[in-house]
Amino acid sequence: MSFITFQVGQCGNQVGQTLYEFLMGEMINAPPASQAVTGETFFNYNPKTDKYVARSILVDMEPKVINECYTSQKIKNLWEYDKNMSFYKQEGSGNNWAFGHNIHGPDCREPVLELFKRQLERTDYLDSVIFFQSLAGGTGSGLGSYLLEAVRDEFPDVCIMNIAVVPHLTGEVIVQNYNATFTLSKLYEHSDAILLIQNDLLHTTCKDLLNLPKPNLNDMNKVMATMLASFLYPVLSDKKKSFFSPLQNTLSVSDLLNDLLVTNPLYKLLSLKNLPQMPEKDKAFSSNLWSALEKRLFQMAISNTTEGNTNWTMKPTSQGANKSIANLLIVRGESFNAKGDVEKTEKDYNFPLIKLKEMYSTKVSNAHMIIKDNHHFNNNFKSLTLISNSQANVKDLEVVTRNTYRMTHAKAYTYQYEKYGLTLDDFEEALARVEQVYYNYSQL
Ligand SMILES: Nc1nc2c(ncn2[C@@H]2O[C@H](COP(=O)(O)OP(=O)(O)OP(=O)(O)O)[C@@H](O)[C@H]2O)c(=O)[nH]1
Ligand SMILES: [Mg+2]
Repeated sequence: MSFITFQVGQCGNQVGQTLYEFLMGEMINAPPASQAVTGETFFNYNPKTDKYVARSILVDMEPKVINECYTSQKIKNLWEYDKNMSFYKQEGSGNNWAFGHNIHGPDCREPVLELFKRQLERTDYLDSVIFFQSLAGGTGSGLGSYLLEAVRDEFPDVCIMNIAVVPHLTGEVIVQNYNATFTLSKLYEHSDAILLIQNDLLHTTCKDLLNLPKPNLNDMNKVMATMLASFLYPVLSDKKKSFFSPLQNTLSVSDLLNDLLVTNPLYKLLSLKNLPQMPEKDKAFSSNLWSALEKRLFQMAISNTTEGNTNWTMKPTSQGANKSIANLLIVRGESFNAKGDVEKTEKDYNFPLIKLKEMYSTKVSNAHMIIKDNHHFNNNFKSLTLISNSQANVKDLEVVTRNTYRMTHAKAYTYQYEKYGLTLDDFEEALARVEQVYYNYSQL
C-alpha cells in the first residue's frame, strides 16, 4: 500500500519535505517490520544510491523552494527526492489563484500528468494520492486546484485527499480570502476528502505547548508533520497482542476515508487533533493514563479547542458544542491485550468517550472507529490522534465566506482576477458553493 504525494507551491513543498523527514526519523527507530511497511508506503528505493526516494512530485512556479527541498539536510542521509520528479517555472503566481489556475495550469497539465504516470508505474499498489498545498497563495491554491482536477479527469477511481493549510485568520494578504474560496470550491468538487490544518493552530501549539516563544514556519511545519504522520504512519499489528487479524496488518487510508470518514459527498471536511504535544525533554517524565488522555482529547473535540487552551466546561450537549459526523481514533503506544471489556485494567481500556452518541449529529451519521497500534509514536509512550468529520472547520469557513462576500460586493481587487480570465459570475459561483458547505455543517 502506497501514497503518491503532490507538493504544490511554497507551503506544499515545505510541508511535504518536513513530513518525509519526520517519517524517516520515525521509521529508523521502529522495528524491522514497521520499517519495511513504512518504507514501502512512502518511498521507492534507489539501489544506485542505496537511499529511500520520496514517492512525491514537486511542483512550484519558482525554482527556489524545490531546490531547497533537494539540498536540505536529510536525516542520516537516508533519503532523497528524485530530481526528475519535479516541475517548476521561473515566475510564481503572485498570490493570485486565477494566475495559478488559468495561466500556469494549462501549461503544467501534460508534463505533470506525465510525472504522475511515471510515479504510478513504480507503485505496486496505490492507496491514495495526497496533495499538500496552502489555501492562500496563488500556486498551491490555483495550480493545485487545476492539477487536482486534471488527475481526477484522467484517473477517476483514484482516491485523492487534499491536505491544505489555512492562513492565519487575521490575514497576511487580503486576497487570501478569494484564493481560499476558489480553492475550497474546487477541492469540494473533485477531492474525496479535505483535511484542513490552521496556521493559527500550529503557531499556538509551538508557543503554548512546545515553549517556542517565536515560532517560525519550520517549527510550525514540524508540528504539522507530526500531526499528519500520526494519521498516515502505517498501523501495524503486533500479531500476538493486537486486535487485528494477521491478514489486516496494515490499514488502508482510502478505505478509512471512503467507508468511515467521508460517506456523504456533502460533508468532506476533516480536522485532526493529536496529543500529547510537548518538548522532547519532557517525554520521558510523562505518565498519562489512557483514560486521562482520552478525556482531554474528547474535551478538545467537543469544544473544538486545543491542548493548550482546552475548554473544560463544555459538555457534548451544550449550546455550541462541536458536533461530529464521523471520528477515527488512532491509539498508539503501550501494548494492548485483546480481552476488551472484561477486565477494566489500564491495558484493557476501551476508549468509551468517542462512542458517546451525544457528540454526534445523528442527522447524517455517527460513525466511529478505534484503531490501535503498538508503535511509540514521536517518542511518546502513549499518543492519541482523532481525525474527525465535524463542525471543527465552520469558523474558518465563516470568516472566509464573510470576507469574500464583502470584498466581492465592493469589487475589491476583482480586476486582478478578471485579468486572468475569471468573471464576476465565477466569484459568485465559488462563493455560493463554499457558503453551502458552511451552511450544511452549521446545521448539524
Ligand atoms: N504552515 C506553513 N504555511 C506556509 C508555509 N509557506 C507558506 N505558508 C502559508 O501559505 C500561504 C502562502 O502560500 P504559498 O504556499 O507561499 O504560496 P504559493 O503556493 O507558493 O503561491 P505563489 O507564491 O503565489 O506563487 C500563507 O498563508 C503562508 O502563511 C510553510 O512552509 N508552512
Ligand atoms: Mg510561491
